Amino acid sequence: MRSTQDWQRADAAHFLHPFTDFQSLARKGSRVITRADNIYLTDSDGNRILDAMSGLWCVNVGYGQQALVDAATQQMQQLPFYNAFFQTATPPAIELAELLAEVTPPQFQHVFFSGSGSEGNDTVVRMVRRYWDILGQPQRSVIISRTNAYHGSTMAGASLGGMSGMHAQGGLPIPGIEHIEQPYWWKHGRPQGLSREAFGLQAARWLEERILAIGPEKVAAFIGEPVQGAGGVIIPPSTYWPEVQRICDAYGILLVSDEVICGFGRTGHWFGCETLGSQPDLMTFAKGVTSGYVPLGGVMVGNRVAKVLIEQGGEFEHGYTYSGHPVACAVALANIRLIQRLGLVEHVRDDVGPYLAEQYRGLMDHPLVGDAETCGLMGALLLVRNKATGDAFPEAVSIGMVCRGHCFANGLIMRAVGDRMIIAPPLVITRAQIDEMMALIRRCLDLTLADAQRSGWLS
Ligand code: PXG
Repeated sequence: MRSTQDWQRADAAHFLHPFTDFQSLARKGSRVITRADNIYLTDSDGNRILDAMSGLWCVNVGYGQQALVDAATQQMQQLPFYNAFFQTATPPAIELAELLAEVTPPQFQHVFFSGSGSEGNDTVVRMVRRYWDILGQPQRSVIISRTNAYHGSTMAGASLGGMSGMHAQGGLPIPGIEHIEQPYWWKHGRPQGLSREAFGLQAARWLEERILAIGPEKVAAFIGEPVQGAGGVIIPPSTYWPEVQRICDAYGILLVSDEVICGFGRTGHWFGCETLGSQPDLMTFAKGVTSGYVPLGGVMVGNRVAKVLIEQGGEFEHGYTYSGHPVACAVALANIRLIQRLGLVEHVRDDVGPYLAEQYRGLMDHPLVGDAETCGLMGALLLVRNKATGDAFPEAVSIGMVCRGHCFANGLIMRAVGDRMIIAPPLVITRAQIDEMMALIRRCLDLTLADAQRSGWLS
């Protein structure tokens, strides 16, 4: 086995990491993860780390599930690859399409496969525009999204996303994408003195205002994550999505739910739209469909769109080499069946989800925690400088990064998004493991508080 230093040297010399300042990482050296089991990672120095982020929001069934390994092995032996172009198909892709129709909401009977969530959202852009073309309304091409959304890193995915840093590089967004403000109560509702519920309605009506400003006859679709993930686990008020649904219906606009993070049990239902209350026309998925064991993504196509594409559309000129990859589909089948066999959706909804919510409410007594929220097994802590006023730390302090540093050093993977510390642990997590995770979170918050006191950052 190579030493950590040796790995880091080779990594810095050749490997350009995603979303990374290459030079500063090369100076610092990567953390090299070598194995994992259940919810624990091991790094190249032999440290054990509790992975409260499920890899990158994807390892829903946890690490080391033999059923997924066996499915991949058997499929690779039998048929490692065949494509789905030119009027062919493979059994795993057909069976996965059938099973997805079963576990998704009833309006979904069809799927288009991709290799990732980004590609799934590229498919969404082409598909919704194609839908309106076929219906003789090509001018309906604008897609409305939200600031701070994350929909991937391809040209269309990053354009749909609402990350200003991404738009600043590479000539984005592409034409015909507009953004409204996100439903973040702490930032936009609380300063106005609005209740969460009242703010949810206001935030949804920003959509209506934008539709009217653009002209409803030009708007093709609205896309959103049920809970914004990469943006910092922004959980919208319960009034938000039903009102968004009403508005989309009123103007005949397609509703797209990006379920890349929220899908496959994360929120306590199979899909986030079921928890948050919408009935989308299209759903993007990836990550949890295979629990990240192999790459796979796609778009669930609701009956409204499928009927038009199938009956009136002729050839849809779009597809990927790996659309319906047999090994990825075989792993997805094993993964979904395992979620069903272990009852993981119910486990989140009835047991560990409510338990995590209770633990998070308990964290509200910590001097640094201004807000603590969960939805299923997604959680966010907002770190504030002054609990009474809710004042934020100055940006230069990077309080989230300070806290994340303590997490790294104490065997816990918890992400920082600005001042929000976020988690999304594997769905197999037990109550005892949540207790272990909470003890680590408390320790890291205490260490962060000590830093803040020592450095005079508190007001
Ligand atoms: N939609 C959503 C909602 C996502 O979270 C994608 C699309 C794109 O999926 P692919 O498979 O193309 O990566 C994602 C991906 C983060 C982080 O920092 C989140 C994602 C990816 C990378 C980093 O939280 N989500």
